[in-house]
Amino acid sequence: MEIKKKTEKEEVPVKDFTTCDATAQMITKGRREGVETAFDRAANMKACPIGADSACCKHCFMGPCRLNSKDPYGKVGVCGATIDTIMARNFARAIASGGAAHTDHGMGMVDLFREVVNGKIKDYEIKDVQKLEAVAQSIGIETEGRSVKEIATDLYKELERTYTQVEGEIPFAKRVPPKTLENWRKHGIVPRGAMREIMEMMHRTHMGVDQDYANITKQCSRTALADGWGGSMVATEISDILFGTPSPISIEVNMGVLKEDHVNIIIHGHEPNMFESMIASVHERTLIEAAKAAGAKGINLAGMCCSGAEVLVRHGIPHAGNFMSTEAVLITGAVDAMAVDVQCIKQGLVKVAECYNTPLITTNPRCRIEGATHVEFNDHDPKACTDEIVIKAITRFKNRKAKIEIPKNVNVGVHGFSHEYINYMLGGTFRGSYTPLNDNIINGRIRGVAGVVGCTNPRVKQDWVHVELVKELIKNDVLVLQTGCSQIALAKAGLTTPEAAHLAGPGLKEVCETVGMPPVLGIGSCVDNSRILIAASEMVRTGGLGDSIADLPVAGCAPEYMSEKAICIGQYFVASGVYTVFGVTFPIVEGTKFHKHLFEELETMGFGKWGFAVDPHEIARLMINHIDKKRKALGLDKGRERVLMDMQDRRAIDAA
Ligand code: CUV
Ligand code: SF4
Repeated sequence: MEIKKKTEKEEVPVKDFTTCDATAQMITKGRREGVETAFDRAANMKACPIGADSACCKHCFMGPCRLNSKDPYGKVGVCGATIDTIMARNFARAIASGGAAHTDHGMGMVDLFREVVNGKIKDYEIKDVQKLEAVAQSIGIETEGRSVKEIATDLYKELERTYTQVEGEIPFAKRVPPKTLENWRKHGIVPRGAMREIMEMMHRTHMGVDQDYANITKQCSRTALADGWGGSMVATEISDILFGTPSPISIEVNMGVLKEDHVNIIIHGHEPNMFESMIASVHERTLIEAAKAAGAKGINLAGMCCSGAEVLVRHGIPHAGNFMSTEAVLITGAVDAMAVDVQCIKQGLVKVAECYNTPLITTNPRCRIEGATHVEFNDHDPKACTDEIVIKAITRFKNRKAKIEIPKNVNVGVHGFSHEYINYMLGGTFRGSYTPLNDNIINGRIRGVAGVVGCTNPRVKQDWVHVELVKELIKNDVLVLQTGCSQIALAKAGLTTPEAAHLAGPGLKEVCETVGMPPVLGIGSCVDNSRILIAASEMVRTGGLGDSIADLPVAGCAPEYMSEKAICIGQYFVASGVYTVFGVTFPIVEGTKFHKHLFEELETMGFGKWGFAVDPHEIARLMINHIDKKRKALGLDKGRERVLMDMQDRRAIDAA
């Protein structure tokens, strides 16, 4: 009986799950050893079709109400809510949740900054004074002749408003290109503090409040902008000030960074402070000696997901893989501890870790997981936690029982292109500016710029959509900026090296070869998507490409997204003026008014708009068409000379 049952259920071939060879090798090992991952669970659990279309509501207990996405206007909820109201409210709550994740993280960074500035925390310090001054100046804080402490104190007071301010505009609204900001003001969506916006969003989506999809969308934009130009941007800036602004560095990526003869520790999550402390702990002489006494050659630290993506560039720490590889990496049997903080940490890790006798350690009071070990991290005494994690890892190394198999895959890439570095790289030390980038866009060598970001998702073949899409974009002379798990997919495919320029179209290839840069620029974690907003603002300010972000020949995409944070990021890019395409699935019924609002009407209101496609080549086509449309509107489709036109020239062309 039992045998029959086993053969009855056909297993999905591993090659359908992922194009990451290391992950595939580990899923296969896991299958041999009876270990299940999210890939198997996704294959065995069909997504609920009503939920996938967002055609259900459980915002009150007269429901839950299910509408029919085949006949969206045939029925309403018990309260009378229409399909547009229901979908808009669900969308809005995803934005509130995603924005809360980023802004709560950002507020944590601001809390840390305050304690460092007032001297209560001594394990961290202000590492990048130049950045401190630049950020302060960008919001009008006087820096001339003042001490670091004075500037930092003012900056703290100012940036805290990003979260708490109850009226007026958040501080970084000052960085928004004037015409973009003017449009936000016109539509009443310049954000106040994130707490206020998220609270209002939750209120408005309560039963019986906002029941006008267009009005809900306004608050979606305002809440999302409080993240993009608020909580996330502050998180990035403060992290740079405290831990250093990234500049390009060659790093190793993929599961082959694990070392069989070392104590291996993986950090997975989102907050740089725990990771920074862990770096200090693994360099502790006594702990290295303890590891050696246990028979190891040393301690090997690697990051995963966004923690990894953010820290790899500051310290050259290797990266073991993206979101869909976190269970797989445990199957190597070589991980002696996995320490996590917040966000994107699958509960399924507990069971896999258990199978391989790997301690899974939660560190943040916000994120405990049943069955995991909790060692709380405290900014006032960070080493207490991270030293203990190292000790636990050494103990596990000594008692290794699991069969170890480490995939040999290691890829080397160059990452860490902060907005500051892009400025420097293209312009040189003495004339650091975006002029050369704009210049190359205007002369057509670079067709446009794309941000390709976001998660991996077991509903699509891991990494495949990211890699195919980016290849297609660079082949068409589109320069690609990357964050998060997407960046790691491309690094594993070898596209973050200067040598990858040979895959680019002739114009982009020439630029890459001249500057010595890859055609795909990794710039950090999802929180660092704010760096893309700054880069876009600089492009507008530099001139020749229109006077708002919506005028730029740029597009964004999250082709394998899975998190609510991604929806929030998408909405802040759209509200900032960027055409943003999502893959996998889109939680809205096609042919409805709300769909039309997001996918068409927002653009006519001076914003960007949403797009959706599953196939990477179709996504590329949508993005390139949009870039070409913007080039045409700027008069750049007529084979311009290699000159930087000023606004007047351009208007003359437009008028012609
Ligand atoms: Ni914050 S949100 S899976 S780790 S990018 Fe990776 Fe990135 Fe998505 Fe999560
Ligand atoms: Fe149903 Fe309306 Fe209640 Fe939603 S708010 S569950 S649509 S009755």
